[in-house]
Amino acid sequence: MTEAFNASTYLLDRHVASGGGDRLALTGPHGEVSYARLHDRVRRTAAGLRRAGVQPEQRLLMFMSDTPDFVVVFLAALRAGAVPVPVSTMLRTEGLVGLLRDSRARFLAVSAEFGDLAADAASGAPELVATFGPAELDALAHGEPDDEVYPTTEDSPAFWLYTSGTTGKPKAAMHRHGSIRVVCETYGTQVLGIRRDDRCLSAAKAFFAYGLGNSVLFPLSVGASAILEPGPSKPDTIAERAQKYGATLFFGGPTFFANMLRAELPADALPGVRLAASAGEPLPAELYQRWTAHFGVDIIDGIGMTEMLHIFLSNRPGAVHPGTTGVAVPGYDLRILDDQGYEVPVGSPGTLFVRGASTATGYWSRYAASRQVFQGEWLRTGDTYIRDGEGYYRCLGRTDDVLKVSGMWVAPSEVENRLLTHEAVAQAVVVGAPDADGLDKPVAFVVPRTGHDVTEDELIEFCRTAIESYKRPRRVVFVDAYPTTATGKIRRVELRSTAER
Ligand code: 3SK
Repeated sequence: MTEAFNASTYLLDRHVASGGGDRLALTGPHGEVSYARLHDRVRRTAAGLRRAGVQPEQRLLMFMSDTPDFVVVFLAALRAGAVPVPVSTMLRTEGLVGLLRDSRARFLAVSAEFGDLAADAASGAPELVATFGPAELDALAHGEPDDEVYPTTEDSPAFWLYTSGTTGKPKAAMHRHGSIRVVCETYGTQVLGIRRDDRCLSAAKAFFAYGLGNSVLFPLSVGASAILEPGPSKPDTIAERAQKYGATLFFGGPTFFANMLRAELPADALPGVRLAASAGEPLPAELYQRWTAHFGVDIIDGIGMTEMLHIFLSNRPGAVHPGTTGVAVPGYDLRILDDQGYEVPVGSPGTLFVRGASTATGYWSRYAASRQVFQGEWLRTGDTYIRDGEGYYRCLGRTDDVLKVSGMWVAPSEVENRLLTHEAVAQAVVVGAPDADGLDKPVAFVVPRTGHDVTEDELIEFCRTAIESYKRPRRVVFVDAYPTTATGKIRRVELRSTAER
């Protein structure tokens, strides 16, 4: 018989059973929560969710900020055998409706500040049975506990995370309970070297796979502490939290590291931090040098994917090769293939494929997309890489047109479609071009409609009101026509190099 395994008990019960109940699990502006208290709240909430009608394998969408409630709901849902689906708190109503409908979630958990937006969205989601706001979550956490853990195994469905790929249409990557243990025991312990006395602070939010690992999975897997920042991650707030709550491990992304330098934080802003990790987009060597020289903390750059749950390729503490993404994380295999599926020689570019036990089981209800990405044991990352003579991997960009902005996917088509709804826009093409820090940001090339006037700022604002702010073009270039190929296709490459100038 397959052995029972539940990720919630893996992350919590061991510490309490071995006498670690008094240790600090969570801290931050919402107060301190010990392992014993977290365990108690999770058990009560799991029982409460069951009483409220939540059934095993039903989806519970989480539209929640990084607070103890987020951790309680996530772990309680896993314990009850339900499937928590944390989603981006940057979504607007339409986006949230889309995910409620796509996931067919019966339940929604929402933090106080998103109550109105969630209520609007709920009215557009006919399959939703109940919404748990802060009052309901509090009542659940104070109900009767029980010891019931739904009999899951490593392969049971655990949680979903949405990612938007080439089309911009979000796809839910479905993860198993066992994947949580895999990422904790590979990247968490063998690369980060996370220890019980660590305090983790992540600029990336927990609805994002990167943040979920940093703020929930890794610290709890070893009995360490997570510092939860409920508000938007801003350089000065994060530095203040790092000092106040004693961060030892700090997780960011290149855009955030660049913003920290721009904010002119003092060199001793991260006094207790022993190591920083970067992911989301490649960390340029020059930015790495400036940041580490200023703050006196090393950064290990790595790459993960929502579909792999966390980082599978990374530099190592004390052995960083700036400008590269390092080498495979133990437990993962990598290969770089050309268009015909053959492995490329050292130094030649190709598409990166990865294999490892934290790979999602597929995308929910997206057969064709799943077949393209999940190819047998291997997963096609869609990133173009080369491996240098020393065995280090270097990212050359995306294999398709999709951009990664501040660590998040942006499909040009989504931004273009928004621009095209403006009366003054006849045609729109969006490409990625590096900003002053060498980090890709969307730039729009717009052919205006004759007889209409519009400014760059107006179009940027027009995008910001309807799509997530990070997707907005940072620049709009007005053109009369686009460069095209002999067959009439727009030469995006040429637009990209125009935007770089
Ligand atoms: O974007 C990344 O590099 C990443 C890292 C960890 C987990 C998930 C993702 C998408």
